[in-house]
Amino acid sequence: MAFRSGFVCILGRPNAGKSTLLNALVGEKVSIVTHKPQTTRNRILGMVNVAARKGRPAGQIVFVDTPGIHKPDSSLNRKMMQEIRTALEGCDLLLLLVDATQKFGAGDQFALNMVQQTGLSTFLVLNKIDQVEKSKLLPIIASYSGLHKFAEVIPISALKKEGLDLLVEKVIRALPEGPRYFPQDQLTDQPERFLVAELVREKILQLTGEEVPYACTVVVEQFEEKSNVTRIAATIFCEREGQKGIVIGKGGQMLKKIGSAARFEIEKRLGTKVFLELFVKVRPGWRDSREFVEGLDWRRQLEDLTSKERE
Ligand SMILES: Nc1nc2c(ncn2[C@@H]2O[C@H](COP(=O)(O)OP(=O)(O)OP(=O)(O)O)[C@@H](O)[C@H]2O)c(=O)[nH]1
Ligand SMILES: [Mg+2]
Repeated sequence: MAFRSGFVCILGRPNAGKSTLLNALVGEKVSIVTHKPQTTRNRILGMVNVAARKGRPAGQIVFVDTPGIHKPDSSLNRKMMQEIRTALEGCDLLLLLVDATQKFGAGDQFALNMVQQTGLSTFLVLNKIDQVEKSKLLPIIASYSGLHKFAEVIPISALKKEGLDLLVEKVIRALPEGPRYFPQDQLTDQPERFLVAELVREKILQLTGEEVPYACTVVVEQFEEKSNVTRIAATIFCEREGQKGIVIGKGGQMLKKIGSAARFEIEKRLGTKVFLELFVKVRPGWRDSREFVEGLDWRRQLEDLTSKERE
């Protein structure tokens, strides 16, 4: 049987569990997860290699995690929606991921409209079924099925890793014949340097409240891998002095907490000891500065770093 491959975009409203699903499929944490909506800001690829089995073709699925679909109100949010549109370009199949604990509402209609505009074959994937009685799934399936013809409807729990084998099986069968796009041992396209920035941001999202985590972004300024230690320096940008005060905390307690929680995860990921230095700066209104927001894109930062190295 011929080798199958393709790009499969995971779309859905904020907090539906897209990044949890990507990590569960890949088997490694490549995308950050929090209980807060609008965690993911850039598209991230996660590769899954599938071996041939009982009539199932072998192949490579490139899943694309995306920011949650929402109505944008700042340059940052517009950039997030742009990331979704870019992810949709050249995509072979869509997974519309829906939080099955929530009733169908206006936000779901907005997401569904976006899916319909692509004209792409789409699976409806109902997530968080560990939290839902089976009878409650039917009305959700009915509201979606009345509005769109989905190629498949698959209930899963990304958290408990239930239904994922069936999902992978259905996806690989739906993909066209094609080449292996990435080496077999490559799990993601996002280099570790940028995952580190994301892990620091994840801790800010988990440890601070209200508007503060949304007003923060993280840029890695130094990333030096020595034989048994990685030296990392990163800057946390926030929008106001008050937010900076909260991120630093009394006597620097909060920043210390963020730093050690992030360091724990980074060490796990890199497999080395990590020396992590964090700085906090105020950049008023950065979320509304198109230029600043564009500069935060890790793909852009990677290009800049590579061209600096060449000079
Ligand atoms: N009970 C349960 N919780 C889940 C499941 N999948 C994800 N979650 C939780 O849902 C929350 C959001 O998960 P994420 O993976 O960050 O969601 P997302 O869709 O990537 O969110 P954004 O990046 O903000 O768009 C986290 O608290 C997850 O632990 C699931 O199958 N069951
Ligand atoms: Mg996410």
